[in-house]
Amino acid sequence: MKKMADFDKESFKTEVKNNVKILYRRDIEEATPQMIYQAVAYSVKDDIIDRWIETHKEYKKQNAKKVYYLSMEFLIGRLLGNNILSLGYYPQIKEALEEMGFDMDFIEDQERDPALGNGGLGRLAACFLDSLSTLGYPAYGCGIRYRYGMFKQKIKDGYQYEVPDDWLINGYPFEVKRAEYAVEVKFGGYVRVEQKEGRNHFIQEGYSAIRAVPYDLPVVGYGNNVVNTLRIWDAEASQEFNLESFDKGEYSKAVEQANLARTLVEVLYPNDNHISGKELRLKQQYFFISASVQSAILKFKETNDDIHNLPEKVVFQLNDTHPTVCVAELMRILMDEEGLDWDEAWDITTHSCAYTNHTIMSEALEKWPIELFSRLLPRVYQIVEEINRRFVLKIQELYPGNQDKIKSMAILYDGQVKMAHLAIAGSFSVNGVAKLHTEILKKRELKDFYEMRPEQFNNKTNGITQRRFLAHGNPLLAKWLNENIGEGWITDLSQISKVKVLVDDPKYQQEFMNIKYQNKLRLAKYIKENNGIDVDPDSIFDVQIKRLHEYKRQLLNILHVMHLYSELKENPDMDMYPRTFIFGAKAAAGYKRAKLTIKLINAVADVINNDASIEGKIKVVFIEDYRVSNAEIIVAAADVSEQISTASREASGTGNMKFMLNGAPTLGTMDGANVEIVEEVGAENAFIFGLSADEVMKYEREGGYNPWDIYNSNQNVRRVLTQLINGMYSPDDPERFRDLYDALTKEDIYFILKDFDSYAEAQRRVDAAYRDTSAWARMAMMNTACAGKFSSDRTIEEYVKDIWHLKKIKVDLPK
Ligand code: 26Y
Repeated sequence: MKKMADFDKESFKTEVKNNVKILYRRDIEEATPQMIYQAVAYSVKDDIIDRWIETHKEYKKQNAKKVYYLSMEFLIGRLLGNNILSLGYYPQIKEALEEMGFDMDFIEDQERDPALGNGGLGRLAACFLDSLSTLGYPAYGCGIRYRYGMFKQKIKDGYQYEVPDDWLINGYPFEVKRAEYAVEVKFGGYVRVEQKEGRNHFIQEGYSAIRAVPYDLPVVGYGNNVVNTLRIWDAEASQEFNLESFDKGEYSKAVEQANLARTLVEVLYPNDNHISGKELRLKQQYFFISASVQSAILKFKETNDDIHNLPEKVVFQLNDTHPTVCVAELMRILMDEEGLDWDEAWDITTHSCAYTNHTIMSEALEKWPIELFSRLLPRVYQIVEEINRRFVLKIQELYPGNQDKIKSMAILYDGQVKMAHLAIAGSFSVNGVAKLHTEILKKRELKDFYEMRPEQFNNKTNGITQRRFLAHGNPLLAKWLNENIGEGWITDLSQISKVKVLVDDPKYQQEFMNIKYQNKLRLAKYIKENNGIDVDPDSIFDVQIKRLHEYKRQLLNILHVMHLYSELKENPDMDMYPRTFIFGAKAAAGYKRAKLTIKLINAVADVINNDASIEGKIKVVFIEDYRVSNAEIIVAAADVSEQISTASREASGTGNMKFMLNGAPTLGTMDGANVEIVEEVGAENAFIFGLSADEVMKYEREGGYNPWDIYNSNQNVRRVLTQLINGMYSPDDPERFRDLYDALTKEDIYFILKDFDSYAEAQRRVDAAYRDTSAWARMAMMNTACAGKFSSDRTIEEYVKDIWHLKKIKVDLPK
């Protein structure tokens, strides 16, 4: 066995050279940067493998309880740098590479972002895995090995174009194919009932079978030798069945299976918070759930012989409703394959499953037509029917004669399968992702369920991993922290509060702001290289990066930019601190209004950036292809964090936490986790504006408000609205932005006009505050100092204590 405890630079170099030879039949002098990256990654993997093996030996020895985090999305981002950091070799490998003539950042840049997720929900899953490993909790992430991840965004003529993300094109060095753990997943056909030994046996026949093949990715804990597994499933045609079909002359069946295998994991649906209702998506869901549950049970049986003890050893966490078919699939396996009766199986299932809700947006609540669901999953559907029948009986018992309760709570209703209801019925825990969000779930969205079983509901405020978003993404600040408060914050973020004693000291203020400045230079360079735009590092970097969605209100931001520009044009001597407005966002491919908003941002950028008369006081930059790897660079450089969703709509937000940690005050509404951010940092260290969630919800109950009242009474609003349709930003087609104008003036369901003045006023407060250099430095430092709560380590400890009940394990490396 390779010596694991310490790092030997010379043997590392030799190994890299060797890997280049083995992988590419080349000498290192002839290798491309991609080849070097791969060779380095394989060397690092070599170190990881031993820890990975030891970790799993330990799990087996202890017969440890594990959490299976079931998620359609894992937005893990690049692994090389992070893995090296976790192993504790970062400076050594950087040095070794330098001696070989390579730059570490450049080598890291060769890695494609594994973008197996859309946004917040997928990134949260990735942060959770990082924390689980670092805290030493036994865990599997279970997901899909999409052939194409989140599309790459190209901006041409101001419009978004989607380019397939062929992330596996060069091979992915960290994955390990585990063909020996493949399982079969069945779709379609019919169910035959057979009487045997006094009970019914349900047999699915005439189905299409797919081979689910796992690929494992290591999730390396920081400095503790623990390596958990992210298991992503690939689909292959089921060989045996193919032959059988060919024998019988069922060519079409065999071809059908091969096609299904090919299309099943082809691509991640790029919709965030909006259902597409496509059959293929339901197939994806069942595919990875059936495979994951089967493999969890096989693993359980390796060290346990009584299936009744499953809840003591296994917990399935459902990342939103996307994996909810887990409830019925587990029931199927327990009854049809393990031979349990309904009550036993239900008891086990409802003690093994827990559900997290990530959204209250009605368009994101998953519902499947019964026709589709039952055709695709005939046996699973029978089970859902029975779950529903029993659940409805229970409702009737509790609320005799109350049809409304059944209407609002039944799992099957109106010809649809309601996945959230199935998730709640089948889980012992239901949690929201921020205090406000959980309260809204209890009071409004899931009120009836809460009344029926209040003890089931709990809150788990989201968090982020400080290892990726500070230790890796902001090395200068990380170094400064290490020097001034020690390294404890890396695994215990509460220690970052030690920064508080430094916030009033001019020396530390200056150092802190100088680091911010260096990071702004790094971002300016990135923007120059990628957008060709010069930005002024002395201007305020005002950043909004997140998925493009109406409720997130990028439109409010750009309307305000248009307003500022008009003010400046009218009054060229206006005293304003130079500002760079930075946007980054992908729009779902079919989301027209979101795409038009991107065009508007770029159109406004075009006009403003090319107007020499304003002397560069405003710049607008839309960063192409926003993703995890450039997020690390952008967040570190931000002065202002735009978190401006319509109050009540953003379940939590996690970008807000990344900015806070990196010393950017929040300019935002009292929504999602912003509320808790303000609680931690103090209202004086944030810029809060707009309607409260209660106010928004009150308007909604009363049927909305009338945007024309604002149009008529507010000149500034009227001016920017008019600019949307008078060709100021679309001279070649003045009607281009008509749809945005209509959305704002007809209903304005996201209260953009309603919040406009309040937002503009908050922006003026930012402008004023930034001028006081020392006060601003203090505010920025306070944000970093008060970010301790928002580590995903804290979140995971709460999940463990209240829901998962796992035990920490220790992994020692053999000498
Ligand atoms: C049903 C399907 C189309 C769908 C696909 C993706 C529905 C929702 C989603 C993604 C939701 C999502 O990312 N939600 C976000 O989860 C974050 C982590 O909890 C929150 O911080 C964020 O507020 C929420 O919008």
